[in-house]
Amino acid sequence: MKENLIHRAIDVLDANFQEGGFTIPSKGLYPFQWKWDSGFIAIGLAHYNTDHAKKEIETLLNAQWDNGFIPHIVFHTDDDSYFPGHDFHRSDLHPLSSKKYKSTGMTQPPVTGFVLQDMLRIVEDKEDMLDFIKGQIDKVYDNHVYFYENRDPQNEGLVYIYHNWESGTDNSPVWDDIWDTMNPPEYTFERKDTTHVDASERPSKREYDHYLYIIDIAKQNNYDDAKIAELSPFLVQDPLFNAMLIKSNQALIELYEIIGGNDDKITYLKKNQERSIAAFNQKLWDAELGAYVHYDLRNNTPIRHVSSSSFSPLFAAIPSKERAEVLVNTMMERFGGDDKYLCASFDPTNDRFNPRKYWRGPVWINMNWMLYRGLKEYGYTDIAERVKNDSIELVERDGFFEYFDCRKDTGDETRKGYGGDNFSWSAALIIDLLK
Ligand code: 2M8
Repeated sequence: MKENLIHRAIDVLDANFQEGGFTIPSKGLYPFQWKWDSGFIAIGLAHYNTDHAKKEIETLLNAQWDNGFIPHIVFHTDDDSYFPGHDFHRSDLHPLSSKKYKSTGMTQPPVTGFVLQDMLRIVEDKEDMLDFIKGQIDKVYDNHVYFYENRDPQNEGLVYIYHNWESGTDNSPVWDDIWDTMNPPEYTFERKDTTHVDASERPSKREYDHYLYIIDIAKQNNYDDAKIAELSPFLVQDPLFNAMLIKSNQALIELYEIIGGNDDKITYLKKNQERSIAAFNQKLWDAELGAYVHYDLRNNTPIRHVSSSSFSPLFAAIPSKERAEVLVNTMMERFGGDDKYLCASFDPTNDRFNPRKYWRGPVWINMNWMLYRGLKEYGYTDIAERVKNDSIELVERDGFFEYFDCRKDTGDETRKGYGGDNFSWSAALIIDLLK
């Protein structure tokens, strides 16, 4: 059974691997290379095809801009089955953008640092992988410098995101409070996602108006970070995004220590690591909710909702033992009932929870993978095992879908997963969980 699932996962990944040396997240729905998808995918690939794993990361990093920025989508082809494409995003507006690759002008959670470390953990030929890492690591370092120098206008140790697509958790109910502060124009455009996936499982047209409007403001300012910090109606310190940066930062420190030399870089990373963790615990912890929350930097207010992003700091060793205990209790009380699979992407006790709609409730395998690792690290072995087994059960029963219903009883015998099918990171991370 286990071997069979691994074989099926490998088939998914192989079918999604493209000639250009990267893996699409899901055929039809997502036909290009996505930043954080590529990272998770490389972890799966490292278990059975080291060349593809290396290629995945190399291809992504080739699209890096001269200021260290790594875009969220690299448009390797002219495929028009996705909206908005490169002609809407116009990365060429930024003076330091890649001249070779068309991309978006926004980024995604910085997973690449810890991915390199995981690739080293997984492969047998450590020396060969270390050689590869030596050739790539400075690009990831430059990316972290980019974040610290350009995405932290008040020099707090926490970086901002300026778009919900940068968070990776696109239509999370967390953003609803921000949409309430905006009134974008009604755009005329042709959605492509809803031709691939049932519209009830995707964001609404009005939500897309908000998404496009924020990009328009960034474009009017040629994707200039300082201008975006000043003008974007969406400016958020996201616990998931910052936890990924902290996790990757730690990985870079440890990898540079193995490589040797690079003392100046290690010093820089350590300095930022310390102040980031301190700021994270100070600013993003909500004692009343017993969870980490997002902070709306534009409107100067915490966004007081619990989501799966609230638990991601466990993966980055951010909470103290005591705080981790409070956090895990919150998770089990709100998300962990016997009638549910762990872990819903949004608080099931909240009115905004929707078990079928994308990031508004369903279970995501990448979030579960991080949660599993974090829980294990803090000694919550039983809960970690439950997260792992729930993930495997869902994929085994429903297929390698993009997201899954967290309710054990949906009242629907013909249930399946939601969103895109043959979804790459679901396959990649199941391989890692099963190995
Ligand atoms: C989803 O986001 C894209 C935009 O980036 C979309 O809806 O078109 C998100 O789940 C995101 O986290 C993910 O990286 C991407 C590709 O799988 O799809």
